[in-house]
Amino acid sequence: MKRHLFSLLILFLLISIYPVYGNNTDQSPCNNWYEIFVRSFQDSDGDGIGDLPGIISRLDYLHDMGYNGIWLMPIHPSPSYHKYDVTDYMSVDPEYGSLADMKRLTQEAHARGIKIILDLVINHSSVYHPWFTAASNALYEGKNSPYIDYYHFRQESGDKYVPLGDTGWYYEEQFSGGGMPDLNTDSEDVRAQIRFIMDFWLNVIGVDGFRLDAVTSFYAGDHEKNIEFLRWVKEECELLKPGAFLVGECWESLPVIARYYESGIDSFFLFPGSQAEGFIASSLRGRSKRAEKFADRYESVLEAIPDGALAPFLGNHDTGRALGSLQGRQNLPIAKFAEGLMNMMQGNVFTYYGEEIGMVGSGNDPNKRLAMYWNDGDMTLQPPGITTEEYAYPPVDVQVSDPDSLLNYLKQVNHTRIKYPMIANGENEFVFVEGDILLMRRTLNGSSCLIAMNFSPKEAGTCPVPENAAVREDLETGSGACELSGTELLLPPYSIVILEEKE
Ligand SMILES: [Ca+2]
Ligand SMILES: [Ca+2]
Repeated sequence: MKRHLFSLLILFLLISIYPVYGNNTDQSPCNNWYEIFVRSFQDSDGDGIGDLPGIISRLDYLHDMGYNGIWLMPIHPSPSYHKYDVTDYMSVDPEYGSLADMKRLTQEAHARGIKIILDLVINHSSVYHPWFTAASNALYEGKNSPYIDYYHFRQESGDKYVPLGDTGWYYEEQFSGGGMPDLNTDSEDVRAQIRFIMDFWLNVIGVDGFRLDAVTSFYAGDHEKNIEFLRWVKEECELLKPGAFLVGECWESLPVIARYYESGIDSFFLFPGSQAEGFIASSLRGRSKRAEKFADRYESVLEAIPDGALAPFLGNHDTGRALGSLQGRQNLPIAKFAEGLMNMMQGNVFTYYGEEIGMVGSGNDPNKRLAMYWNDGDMTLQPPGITTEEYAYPPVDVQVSDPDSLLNYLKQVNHTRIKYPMIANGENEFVFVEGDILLMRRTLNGSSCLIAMNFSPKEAGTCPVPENAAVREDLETGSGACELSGTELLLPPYSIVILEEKE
């Protein structure tokens, strides 16, 4: 009996330390993520508002395209169309569906090998969240309430502080004018709520992680405290569900983003690579030495972030859409090549819905969040406030059956990333960089592949390759196939070729 009790004690100890020591430090493999604005994606019930059952009906499409991760923009009840001001973190906005729909979406996604992460917006809540209502009611009545400490109330005005009616109180609001009071992330009660929220979505609903909104605003202007808070989020998350994936929105320069990796958060969006001024698009705009320019910038990224998984992207719901940044509206090859180039970077690549068909949109926010262009008859209503509604390239159903479409190019690219996991997860080595020609080797657990690229829009180029190299995948953008003769690989304009070195 004594021995039995002893074994139980050991077992108990093992179980209790498991979450801390049991998971290895190796990162889980990086994914091809697809960002969805639910409202604009796919409607299932005829009200014109995209919803969760609509996404379920498109999972086969996403799986076929080679996306194995989905980031859902906020799905919680909210008074706004974008839902970044949450009134209830524990449920689904009825416009989008129910908790049961969310659970089914997660299960159906997992059945196809697709992970799901939710937008976790915890810098602020909605001004209509019951926590804020309880706090402000108490202040109006001159009473006390435990919810007052959930926010930053004070009795003096100041930058980013908004008056609470005529109470003489002010509350912090970093995103001013949006009815989004900042939460007090130092409060033990708020942290308990955050833990409860994460536990529910990770373990009851079964999602695989979170995209963390506005991580530089938790303690505005104080990177050190933000990093410390993110470390707490990561540790809690790891205890709740070992291996859960976290990606943070740190809209900053490379050195600052690199610092945030100290928090242990898996990935941070690589803003310096995104949009028109990012190094992906800008290296393509040069007149010569484009590969050298890209390699130079990419090397500096890898030096700044030697250990964490990168999260490259070209555009998202807050930026102009990728096609505009690339000047790819009338130039399909540059759009293809830029997407291909981004996908040859290491880490978790994020594609914003509609990017795979070359959707456009810039200016005000709703313009960047247009209805997904499946075909003319099957679209959601447009978000309120759009000033333009145009689509530069044909809808999904047309592009699916066109072998030369952007969609089919990206499908090939995504599947290449899946087939050669060293592209996303391996160590990088620059083998040859000259002018517009770049050759990189990626090595993972002893297996490697070579990635050869020609950055020139018009000129074919020659890339020297090892004697034993064999072409495995030719991601050509419309100017013909590559040709390998001996140790010379002839690369047509804007082409990317994957090679393997035979034993
Ligand atoms: Ca609907
Ligand atoms: Ca804050």
